[in-house]
Amino acid sequence: MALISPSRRLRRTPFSEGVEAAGVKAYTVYNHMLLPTVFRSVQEDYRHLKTAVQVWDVACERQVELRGPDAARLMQMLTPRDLRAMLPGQCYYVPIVDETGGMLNDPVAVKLAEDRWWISIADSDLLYWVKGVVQGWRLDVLVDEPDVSPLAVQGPKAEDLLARVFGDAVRDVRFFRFGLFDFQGRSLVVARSGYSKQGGFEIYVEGGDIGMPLWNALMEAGRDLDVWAGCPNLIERIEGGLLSYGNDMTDDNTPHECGLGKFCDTQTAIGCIGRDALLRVAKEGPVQQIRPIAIEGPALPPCDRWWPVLAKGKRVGRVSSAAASPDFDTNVAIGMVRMTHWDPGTELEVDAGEGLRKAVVQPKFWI
Ligand code: THG
Repeated sequence: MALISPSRRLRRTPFSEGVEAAGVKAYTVYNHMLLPTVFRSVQEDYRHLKTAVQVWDVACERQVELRGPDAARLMQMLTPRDLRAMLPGQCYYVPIVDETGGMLNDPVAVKLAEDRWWISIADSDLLYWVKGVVQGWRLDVLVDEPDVSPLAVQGPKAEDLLARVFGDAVRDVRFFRFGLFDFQGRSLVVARSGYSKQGGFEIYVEGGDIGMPLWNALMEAGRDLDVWAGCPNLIERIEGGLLSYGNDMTDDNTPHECGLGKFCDTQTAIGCIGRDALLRVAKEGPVQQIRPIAIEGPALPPCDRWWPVLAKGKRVGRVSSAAASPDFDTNVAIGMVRMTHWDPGTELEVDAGEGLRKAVVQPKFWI
């Protein structure tokens, strides 16, 4: 593909200088912002992520901040996950649905206080939906996108690296919890979370001015841990079944179709805007669902359009993400498959644009 023209609409991040100095080879666009996708090669980045530690510029995971007396009520209006037991200091992965039960986003909700939340969004303009809800219901809450940019530290050595920069207390932060940690006199949210299955943390960098100082501090402290600049890795995230909004699902899909039923408590999520619609569809159950699919043959090209999934020549689904996996010696893929063909072991064909490939529905994701 040709190069993308830089402009102010394609936002840089507080870490872009470090990303460029590290030799980024490719970007995508996410929430109108640069998101690195390759440093050395997707395969080299993958192996390193699984053995060492990487620092990721994921500033494109923008925050929608809710502030005010109606913040908690608003958050529950947005999601079918029951938030009543959620305490300040916790993060929840939350499907966000519209009035039809269609997925608008699949962010991480960060509860800073009863009246202050961050919604760490995937790639859709959720801010406008949230502002519309606030106006339509005349809620007493301020909604905006603050100057907060996540920096992820991922990989088996992530905890050792973070302990060097923030102190040993970060080791006590549990999965999907956060603590406040000092960097250069500023108090930052540091959560144990991130878009990989290798373990790690996300630092919510509040104030773009400390972006490069923090980036540099992590790179220097991690020199002997073999720290690299990295990014969400296509192969690893497919192996781990981490979904990508806009690729693997859209607003045409319910959370149940996406396999996110375990993050829905539709009966008790009182106030959720999509509740009635989801109660209706959940009663029948979904007729198509996300599945891990192994696609045979040589390494596939990037999946930049939905690839038809066929059985006896008839379309029974689509593949939305695929990559050749070094560890599992097959093309790993994420697809949406109709009920009649979604059982593990079902043999299918995938039209990846260059002839049909044999494919098999897997019992579970690879990691
Ligand atoms: N971290 C933060 N913001 C984000 C992402 C992130 N915004 C965009 C995008 N990623 C949102 N999508 C996801 C998808 C999966 C997960 C998090 C955000 C995730 N899932 C775990 C899993 O499936 O194993 C755990 C879910 C759980 O058990 O609660 O982490 O990565 N800040």
